[in-house]
Amino acid sequence: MSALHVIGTAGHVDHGKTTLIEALTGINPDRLPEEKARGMTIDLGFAWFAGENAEPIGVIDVPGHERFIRNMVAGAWSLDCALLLVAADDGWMQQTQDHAVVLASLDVGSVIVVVTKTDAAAESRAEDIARDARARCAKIFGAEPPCIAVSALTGKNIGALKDLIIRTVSALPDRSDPRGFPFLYVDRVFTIKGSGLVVTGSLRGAPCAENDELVLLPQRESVRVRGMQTYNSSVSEARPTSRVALNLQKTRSEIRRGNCITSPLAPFSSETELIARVQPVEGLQALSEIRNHSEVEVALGTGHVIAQLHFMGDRRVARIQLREPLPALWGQPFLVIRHGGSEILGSGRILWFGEVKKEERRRLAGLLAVMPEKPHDADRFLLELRFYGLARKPKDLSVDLDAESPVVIDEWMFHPPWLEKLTSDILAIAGLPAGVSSRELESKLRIDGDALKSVLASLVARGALTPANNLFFARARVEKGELSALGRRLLAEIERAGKAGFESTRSGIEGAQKELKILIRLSLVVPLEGGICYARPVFDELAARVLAGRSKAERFSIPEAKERTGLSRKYIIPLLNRMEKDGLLRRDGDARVVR
Ligand SMILES: Nc1nc2c(ncn2[C@@H]2O[C@H](COP(=O)(O)OP(=O)(O)OP(=O)(O)O)[C@@H](O)[C@H]2O)c(=O)[nH]1
Ligand SMILES: [Mg+2]
Repeated sequence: MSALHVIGTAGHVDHGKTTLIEALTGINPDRLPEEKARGMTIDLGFAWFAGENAEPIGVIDVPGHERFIRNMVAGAWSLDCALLLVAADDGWMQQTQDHAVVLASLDVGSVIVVVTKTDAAAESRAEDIARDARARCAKIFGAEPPCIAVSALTGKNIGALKDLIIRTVSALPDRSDPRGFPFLYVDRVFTIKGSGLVVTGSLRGAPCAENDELVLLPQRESVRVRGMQTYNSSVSEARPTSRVALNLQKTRSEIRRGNCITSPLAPFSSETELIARVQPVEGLQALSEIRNHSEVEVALGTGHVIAQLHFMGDRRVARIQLREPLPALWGQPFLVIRHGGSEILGSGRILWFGEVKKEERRRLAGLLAVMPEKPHDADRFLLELRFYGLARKPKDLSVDLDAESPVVIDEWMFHPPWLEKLTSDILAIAGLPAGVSSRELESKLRIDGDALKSVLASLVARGALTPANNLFFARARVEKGELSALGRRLLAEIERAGKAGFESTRSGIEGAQKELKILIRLSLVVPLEGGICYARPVFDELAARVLAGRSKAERFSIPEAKERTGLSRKYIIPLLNRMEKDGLLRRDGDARVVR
């Protein structure tokens, strides 16, 4: 089934938006008594008309007065197409500019310029204004929009406008995703006697059906759709994008404009801290005037929240601390409005949810600054891969990974330098005589348990780790037969040296250093200071003797250790230092303490 559409108005105060909608649809969208009395739109209004195949096209009317800019933004988030009105007697004005910028910032790419009130101006003036409006739109939207001259008063071209709207929305790419999730930002909340609470909004994403179990954000409360209407008819299912009224079992105080209703599985976040790209908007340079750490308002979906803006790096990205959580999707655009004022300061796009440690912020800001202007899920995947070093393999691999060439292990992808460091850390820890459990590794290395499991399994498969009794040992059980002849000879000499140790510098065997390195890496030989080497079993036995019967935190002296091992001072100090390095002991003055 093809998608439905919702369009909306935009434009300067009194340029004829509400009147045009009434001429198009027969519905006067001004519903508040104050609006009717003052002849001025204050809040969002709604109407609809039958489009192609009698399918309804929803219409959202917005206020033009600058004081109500937040309401205008609340109407713009869901639009498939916007009618940007310019009165033929007035021309392009401040709010025409502001509204155009809002539409472009919120990714409403489809715009029709409607020059209206043509009955009130000379034809040549209307033509000049149309040309000017198209040129300005080309700058703001990147392409010249279609344009039509109408009069709501005389009815001139109203039918042609309707046709143009129908043609335009029919040609739009389908934004809905039947396998995706439904979502709407609440724009009205009211109660109806007998039915209870009703919320309205523009449904996007996927269809929504009666009895669907949804979630209300940011409250994270589950809600069930008891009944549903679209365009004044009760329906059991609604398709995106359409205006819907949902009957919910809630009270009025529990839900308000700005809340989001979606599937519990939808990837919405409701954070109070995020990082976003922020940029000045066309024709306004206000963002550059914002003092760092100052308060602004963030308008997103149908909501707006006071926020503190902390610029990062070269000011292309900012950390934003919101006074209240805002339900949002990654990559979602928003507007920055002057706190308590009506001036649009800039636009933004969410690139990161949640807090980031202070010492990590600079690195993250660098990665975020180079994200594409309109990032996709694939860009998010790459970002996480670069920042965390690992990321869960995406379901569909439409990501261009050539530049990263990540290492794939099971369900995970790893950034190669990061995996290398992780592997050497794991082998170092698992190289201790006591081995290590995966739980210990997980907390020491602060890595996702599932990803760690995959890495450990691959190390075991490669023979770098040996599992035993729920522990991992980096003592490679290398068959001695796999060593080179020289390696075997060297190992035999070291084993023969026993407690006396083998002094690598004095071996006199050519090529011994390289072989020794391999023996050490295979954990067959333990190097001590001063070039002394012990065969692993000898070292383990000496270490065991030092520790035998001692409990944690117990102190002992060097002479005691000497006596237990029978080692001279030349050997005992390097042995104890090695044990200290391996985390078995710590030093306390002349004494040693069991860890
Ligand atoms: N002559 C003439 N007047 C019009 C036309 N369309 C609207 N008007 C008049 O212009 C005034 C403002 O019209 P509205 O439709 O309320 O304008 P608006 O853009 O909705 O205003 P806000 O919602 O306050 O921003 C009203 O007095 C209308 O009667 C038109 O095509 N020709
Ligand atoms: Mg109006």
